[in-house]
Amino acid sequence: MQKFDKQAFIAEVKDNVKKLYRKNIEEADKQQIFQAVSYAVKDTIIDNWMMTQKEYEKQDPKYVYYMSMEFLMGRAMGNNLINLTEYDEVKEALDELGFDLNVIEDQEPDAALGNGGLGRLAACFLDSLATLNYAAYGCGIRYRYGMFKQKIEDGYQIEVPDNWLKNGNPFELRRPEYAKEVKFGGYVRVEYDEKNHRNNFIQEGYQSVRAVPFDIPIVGYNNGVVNTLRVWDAEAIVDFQLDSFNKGDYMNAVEQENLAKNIVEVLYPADEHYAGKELRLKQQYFFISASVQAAITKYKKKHSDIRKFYEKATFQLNDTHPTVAVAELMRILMDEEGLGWDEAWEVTTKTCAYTNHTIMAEALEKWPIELFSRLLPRIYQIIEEINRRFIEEIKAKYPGNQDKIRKMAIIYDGQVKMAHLAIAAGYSVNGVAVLHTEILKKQELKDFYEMMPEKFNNKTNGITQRRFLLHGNPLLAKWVTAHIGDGWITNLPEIHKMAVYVDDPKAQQEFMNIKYQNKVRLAKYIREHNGIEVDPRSIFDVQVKRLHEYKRQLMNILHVMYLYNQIKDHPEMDFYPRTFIFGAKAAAGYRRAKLTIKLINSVADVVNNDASINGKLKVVFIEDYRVSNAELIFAAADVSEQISTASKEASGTGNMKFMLNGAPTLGTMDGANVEIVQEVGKENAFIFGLTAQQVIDYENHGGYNPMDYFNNDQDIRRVLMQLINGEYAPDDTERFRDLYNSLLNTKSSDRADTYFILADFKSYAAAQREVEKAYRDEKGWARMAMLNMACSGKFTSDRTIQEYVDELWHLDKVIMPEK
Ligand code: 26Y
Repeated sequence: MQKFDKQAFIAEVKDNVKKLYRKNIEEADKQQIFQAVSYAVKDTIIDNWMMTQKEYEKQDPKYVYYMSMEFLMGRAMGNNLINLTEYDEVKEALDELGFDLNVIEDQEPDAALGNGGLGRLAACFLDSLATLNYAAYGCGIRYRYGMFKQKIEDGYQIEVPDNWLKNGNPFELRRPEYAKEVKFGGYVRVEYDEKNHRNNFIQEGYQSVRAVPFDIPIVGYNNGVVNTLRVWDAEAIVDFQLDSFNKGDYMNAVEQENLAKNIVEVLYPADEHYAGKELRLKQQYFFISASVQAAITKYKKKHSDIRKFYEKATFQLNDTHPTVAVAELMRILMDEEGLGWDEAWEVTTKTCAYTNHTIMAEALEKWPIELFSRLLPRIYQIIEEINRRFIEEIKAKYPGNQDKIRKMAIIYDGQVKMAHLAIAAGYSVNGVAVLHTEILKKQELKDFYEMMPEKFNNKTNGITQRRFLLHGNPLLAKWVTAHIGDGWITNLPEIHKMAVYVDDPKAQQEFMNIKYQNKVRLAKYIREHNGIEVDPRSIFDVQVKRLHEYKRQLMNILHVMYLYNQIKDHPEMDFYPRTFIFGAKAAAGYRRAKLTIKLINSVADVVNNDASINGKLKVVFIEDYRVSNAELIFAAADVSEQISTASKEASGTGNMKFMLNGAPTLGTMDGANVEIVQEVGKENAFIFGLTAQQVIDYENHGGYNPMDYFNNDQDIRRVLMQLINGEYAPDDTERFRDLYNSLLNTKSSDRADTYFILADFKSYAAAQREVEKAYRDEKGWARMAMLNMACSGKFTSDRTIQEYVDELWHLDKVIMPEK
């Protein structure tokens, strides 16, 4: 790669400021500097991007199309500089111009085209694919508004639209020449084709939109590779011209304009809660149809035999959201490419693969037939036929077993079940952690597993160490590199070489000192953004993730209430100062989750303002938790709270980011926590609570009664009573009644305390005492924290991607020419 030329870079930034804003650099504001720097960075990227695509043309590798409704990319500029290995150089150049790169980075809005885990995983995968020299496209939607911005007012969450494109996105490239038409509605006319002796299916009376791709570069680490995240924008096909009136299709023009505008308007911010909204199905078909069409076009440029499409392309479906790809591929292969059903089916089943990310029943997508067939008439026909044949297969395998059909059919009870479609039509079904995959096989997808065990496999999630250590924690990254070299950046297991230092007093001190500096950095952020003063010498105990009952933020804050009671009762008690840090967005309509945020803030108000406890306890709710501030938070964490009800968290990926940054896990044996403990050893984590099997047994056979805990444990009783006696809501004692009810009152849900908070409470409290005890032993803690970092090698997304490649995708590594 070309060497960085500082003076040329400075000149280009100055020139960009002039061209973009008609200003000299001294007159430009920070946002303008950000734009000017980004365009300069993009210039470097563009050359690599063109070169990469040229190599792909030449070498003709197999592509993976990672189909996803969500890509939670975060900020691009800093990450691009990191992967270009020009971060430090640009920092210097900006210093020379009198700007702080960190401050300039803060000008960039997060690209928050995702909710949480699933979307961020997609982003990490793109980073790894590019870094490992694999040809890949991310395929998604260019939402005008991403994940909402969270404001906290009077302790309550307020959702504010995320107008992330308002200053433009310097990294994206509009590619109108690759636009595709996507059709909705109308009806299907069947016409006999005399010449080819087959039926033709022609969609008529439809509305359509033009899908226009925007390409975003995905820079590989130090390898010259630049892949593409292709997000689709929608435009009206009929120009909204005044003379439409005269043509008599004025209303039609308006409708198409609206259809286009609405489709890409906003990301659905309710993760793991399916609502069956028509617009969401439109979004799904919109980006999938465009992406599949584009993949076919690309293939046909070089290849003539469409029957071998799967040799050059594979579609990985990120949960069920893009599953309509199965039927869209069938449609194109049959209706446009002229294949027969069996030929098309063979191609489709060799192309598509499905990843499951959740076992929560309320996240399963099923569409009413009425809606589905009205919006996508031809696609529905195809799914009906897939279903018919699939049921034949079930019948052949399980003669006379109506129950199997009821449980496995793709269309049943008036609904189209997207997971069933994905499983029936894909060559692979994978879970995202060992435990999760086992639960899929034995519980959730048992019948499918029994019928086609060969499709099932596990791919434990991973994260990119380039964003979450190299960029997010530069002090620790430099320190690690100084000890073991920089091999870990592209080969994370090498970080295990740090294990030899865990008993070295000097290294321990240096490590703890870096952690301290990161805590100071976060404390500053908290002061500036929340107005709360926290002590960086206290234990930073962190739970950051989406707000969900199964993730049990409620248990965490109830425990804080319990600690506060203890400290008040026993002021003399020796208590190591603790800062409980929360960050979480609640879906806008998820009332109980929003009430939990209010509770956290209410407890914070009381605890943080009680001078009598001498600052021993602090509670902070970080507003607007997102990728960019997550990078600061992971780096500063002492304790990683991963406390989901066992069996509910498919994997978790935040757990891995904490571990990489040297924060031991306080958690249940759930998701990837199980594998984290396996890597680092039980003695270097704080594990508590029911096991997944125990939870599943309760769920299957009953026998759990939270009232027993309420009656028999006065600490629990006291904390619960404080939810309804006005302790944290003096102005409205009823405010938290619903939280109280959720734990004790059967009427509020099928079973009170659905997520076993009371069952796990005391063992959680005990584990928390262990944390305190361990933290008091400075050397012991440093050792444990360093071991966590040293044993995090497995959890790089590079490993995950390599497993996908070796076992499922079989991609070719692309060799980049030396420059
Ligand atoms: C159907 C729709 C409402 C929906 C939208 C988003 C359903 C689910 C989601 C998002 C799910 C999600 O983020 N799942 C998480 O995926 C991570 C990556 O695999 C896992 O680590 C995490 O445990 C899981 O909750």
